[in-house]
Amino acid sequence: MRQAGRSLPEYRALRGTGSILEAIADPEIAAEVTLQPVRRYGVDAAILFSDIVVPFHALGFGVDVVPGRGPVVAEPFRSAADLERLRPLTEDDITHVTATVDRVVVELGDTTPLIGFAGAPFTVASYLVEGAPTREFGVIKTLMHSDPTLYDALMDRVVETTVTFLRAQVAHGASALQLFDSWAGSLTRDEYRRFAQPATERVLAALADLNVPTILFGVGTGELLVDMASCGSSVLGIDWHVDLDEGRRRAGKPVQGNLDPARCLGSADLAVDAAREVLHHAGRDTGHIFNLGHGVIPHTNPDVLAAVVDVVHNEGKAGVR
Ligand code: 1CP
Repeated sequence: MRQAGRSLPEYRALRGTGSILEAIADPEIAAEVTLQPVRRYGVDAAILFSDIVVPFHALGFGVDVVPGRGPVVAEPFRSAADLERLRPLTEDDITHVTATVDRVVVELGDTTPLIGFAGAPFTVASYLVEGAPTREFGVIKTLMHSDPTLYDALMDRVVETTVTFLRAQVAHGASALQLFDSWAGSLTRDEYRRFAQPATERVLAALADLNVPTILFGVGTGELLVDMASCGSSVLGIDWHVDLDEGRRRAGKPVQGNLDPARCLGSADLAVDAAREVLHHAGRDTGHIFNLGHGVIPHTNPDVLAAVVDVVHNEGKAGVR
């Protein structure tokens, strides 16, 4: 359950008030934060405590994650000269992350898999180019249409770093990988096919020999599901905008999702009703991994999430438990 940790009092107590990047830089803290939601909820997999901008922070691009806001870049990517600031990532740059993975897999043992992750190239590039969270994506859309050659050169760098980052996580024991293309839904289908899909395909192709399951996820991607499904991931993540049965039809492969996180803001009974709706749409076929359709909303009551996990375990189609 993505960002399940951030609604927990034990997370806030451990993490303090600084940038999340400080907590991620400390393997002892990062490993503990990764394990907290697993202990509390008994979910079937852990997701690494990291962020999609971590590899770009590690190679010195000058990105910070501002509490309550998200990733902010001091000098955003704007011209060919900025390519120089995106040198190749090395394993030495990310020893804090691999040390966290080492600790987590020991603690989890053989029963609970660790999901490693990275941002998909378009979503990561949107932060590097825009410089801060955006609703319009005006700077990156202007770049892709006005200077596609520079845009492609940027994507080449992002692909290379993303592959290095993900392969290192598997080398240290992650047993599945998720690519978050959270903002792909801001693109038209033509734009997705030209400016996002090829780079995502290249990342997934470069992971194929690792033989770990991969999950490709985006928000507001109902119109893109068929194209995303052809990128080469094992599983497609879907948010809550598309009914699960229709999402499965479009994906044509296993799916993960799709409970609306906002349905977890009321009572436990209301959230359980919402979870049952997802299970109903999932039907009895295998190939659905229950999850939220996006991250946990920070002020979600942990007891409500615990009730959702319980109803899925008790009433969902078993299979892998
Ligand atoms: O449970 C966990 O802790 C999982 C770790 C995790 C993951 C999977 C974090 C820690 N970030 C992410 C991925 C991430 N980061 C995505 C993709 C998933 C998604 O769409 O939610 C994105 C888009 C980001 C960028 C980001 N980082 C934002 C979004 C800003 C925007 O554009 O709207 C924010 C707010 C952050 C900060 C962040 N990263 C992670 C946490 C727990 C937080 C928030 C709280 C904090 O600062 O402690």
